[in-house]
Amino acid sequence: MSRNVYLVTGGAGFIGSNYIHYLFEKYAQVKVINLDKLTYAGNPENLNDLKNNPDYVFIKGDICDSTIVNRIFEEFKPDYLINFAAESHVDRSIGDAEDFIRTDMYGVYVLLEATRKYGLERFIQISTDEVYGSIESGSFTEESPLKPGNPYSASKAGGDRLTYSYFNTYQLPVIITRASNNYGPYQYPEKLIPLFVTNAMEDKSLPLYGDGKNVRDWLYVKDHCKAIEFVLKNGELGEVYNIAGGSEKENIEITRLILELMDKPESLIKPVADRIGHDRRYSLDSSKLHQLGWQPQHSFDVAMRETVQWYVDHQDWWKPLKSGEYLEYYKKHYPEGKSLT
Ligand code: NAD
Ligand code: TDX
Repeated sequence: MSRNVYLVTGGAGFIGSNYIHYLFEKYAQVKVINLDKLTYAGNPENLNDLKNNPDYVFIKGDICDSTIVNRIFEEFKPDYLINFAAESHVDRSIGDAEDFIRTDMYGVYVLLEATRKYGLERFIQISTDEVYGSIESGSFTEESPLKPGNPYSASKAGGDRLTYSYFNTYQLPVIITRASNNYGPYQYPEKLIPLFVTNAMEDKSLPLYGDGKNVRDWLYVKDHCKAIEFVLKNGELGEVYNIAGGSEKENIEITRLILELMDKPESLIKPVADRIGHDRRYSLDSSKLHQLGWQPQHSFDVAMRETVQWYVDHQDWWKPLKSGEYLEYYKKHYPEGKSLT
């Protein structure tokens, strides 16, 4: 049996590292090349268990660097490219969007050009539900217009449509996925769930933006990884697939649930100024993917409990991340708002 070669870009981050673990669990024979720049969000420790596996190759590098990307295509001849690499945090994009434009748009261009030059079986662009913008009621289908509302989602929309254009123009074998908010192990503790769980563990306040009633649809990262692999194998070229978690919650509900699971008081909740341009609600219609045969398998209640427990059990993973650069960042951007200390 021939062994497929996966080029995973941004594989040292939250979803990418979960996806690489998933590949090695699923396939007896697989080779994975992980190209990651190791920004603040990239952590090779997420894949420590694969360190000595000869079928796992980590390459530190930037997807915007065509020299390194071309060399990887030449040496490893990947069958599949799954692009997770991105600047991914909305708040940071509001502070300074430059890296977002570079990686989430120009980086995608570099990967598409290499694919054009060398060819491969499938190019999966990991886009996001945020490209549609906010919706008061109902859910976005893949045909809904894009109306990204912050620099992060606008840069992702650029990468998303650029990928489609390479299908339309050059017949590249691309597929685009748009998933809702992920949660699970190895998520950098700046995003809502890991930030609040780790703050609660340290009896620090939980900075809830605005009225706390913004709605997100929560997707367990392991369901997301399975959906990506399912789309890679079964999706149609040039198509977009929404991947919904099917668990829409107001932020205040998530916050109370975290405190309840951790047996911490609600007095830790600290209402703070709202995010600028804060999207009110995200909601995806995932029926296209359901018809193709994918459904999420994890229940929100069980997966949330397991996620909280993972952060409780892995303090050695997140504690170093909540010092140094991280604190500097918050001091600069939230001089009186988000108190973390
Ligand atoms: P993350 O921030 O945890 O990880 C991003 C990874 O990309 C990091 O390892 C980082 O080092 C790497 N990276 C950044 N710039 C790079 C560059 N120029 N070259 C190479 N590597 C680079 O992000 P995540 O939450 O794992 O998200 C992964 C992808 O999924 C992103 O494209 C994001 O837009 C998308 N997405 C995320 C969510 C979510 O809820 N987290 C939901 C839908 C879609
Ligand atoms: O401290 C906080 N307080 C708070 O109230 C943080 C960090 C967030 N929030 C709110 C803002 C959002 O309404 O919680 C909600 C979730 O926020 P984030 O975790 O920052 O995620 P979001 O902005 O929804 O974007 C996420 O989902 C789509 C990912 O970060 C993106 O990468 C993905 O594309």
